[in-house]
Amino acid sequence: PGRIKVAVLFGGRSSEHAVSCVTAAGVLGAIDKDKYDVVAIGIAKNGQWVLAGTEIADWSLTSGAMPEVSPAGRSVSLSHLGGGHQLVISESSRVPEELGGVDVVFPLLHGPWGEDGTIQGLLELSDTRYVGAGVAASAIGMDKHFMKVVFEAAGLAVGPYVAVSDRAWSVDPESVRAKVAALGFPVFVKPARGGSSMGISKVDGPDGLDSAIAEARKYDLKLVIEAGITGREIEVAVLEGRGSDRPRVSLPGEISVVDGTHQFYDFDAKYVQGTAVNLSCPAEMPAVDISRVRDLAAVAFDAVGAEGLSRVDFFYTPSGELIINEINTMPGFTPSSMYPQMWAASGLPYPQLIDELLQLALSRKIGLR
Ligand code: G1L
Repeated sequence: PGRIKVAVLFGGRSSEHAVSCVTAAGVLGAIDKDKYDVVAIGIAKNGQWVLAGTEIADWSLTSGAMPEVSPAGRSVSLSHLGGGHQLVISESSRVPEELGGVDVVFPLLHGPWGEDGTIQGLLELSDTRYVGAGVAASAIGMDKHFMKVVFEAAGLAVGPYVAVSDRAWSVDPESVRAKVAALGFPVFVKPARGGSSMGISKVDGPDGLDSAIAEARKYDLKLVIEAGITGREIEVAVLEGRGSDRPRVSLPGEISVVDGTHQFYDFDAKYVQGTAVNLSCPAEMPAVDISRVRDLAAVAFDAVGAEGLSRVDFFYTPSGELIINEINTMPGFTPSSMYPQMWAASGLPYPQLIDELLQLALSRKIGLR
């Protein structure tokens, strides 16, 4: 049998373009080249799709600057022109078959157009297998409001929150302010959708609310306003089970910010300041709570109908409550990100994790979910 053709899709038009490039470099560096024939497709910030050399593994990490896909490369498109319902990569100037069909896509894209289910939809339309969550789970995992609704229905403990639609804020801001005040301060104001931590602010009293709402609305007209929860941040890495096995859950991890200049681990802390964070895995907690949080993470994974992988984040309160914060169907995925690190600490190293994700995607039934 020939080698399996994998297309790694990365870059994209979102604010996390550079993060995606660094992630692609990590994945390209760890994929087994004897088993997989890898083609890297970068999406430039202007939306153009280009064929990238797999040596991106070198330039994007060593250049020092924030990596970026150059629109100057060979322009390509994905199309459904091939026989056998295969996604075909074609160079605009040449015959489509030249670059061949693709067996599986690794969609390393974040934010609107990539993480919200749209790329997944494109791949569904062309009967192409891909790593990770499907259309609905990707869209739910992208929406901080809908994911809470799903979690509540599954019996998970969700913190107090108010969802604010564009219409609610435009028509009756006073009632929104009243509902928020009823949560008690501080609150966190967040764009409902938006892959990164952009537009999020902590509000300590009623005076800061309107400006925080205005800021969040730059990213999404739907918002979620959450009561601040006192507790440790505990995360669990979930990996779909093989065949009809249950989802596999890692040991829980805990992040603590090492330098104290940031109020919370936001976009600036993560990517601009490069704030030092410490991951402890397993997190120090009683065995019963380790077992509880792992079970809850699997419940959350199944509740949104996730596939492949997800990172599930919880607050662990001083009284021992485990409140779900969010599920991320496209977690940070560089070799040093939380998700791969938690699996490494649980006995599954990065290259094996990538192989496992590709095998799960390849074994999926097409057109039947
Ligand atoms: F394809 C997977 F495995 F589902 C996948 C896709 C995307 C895993 C992780 C990610 N993550 C990212 O793309 C990102 C968080 C680096 C954003 Cl650019």
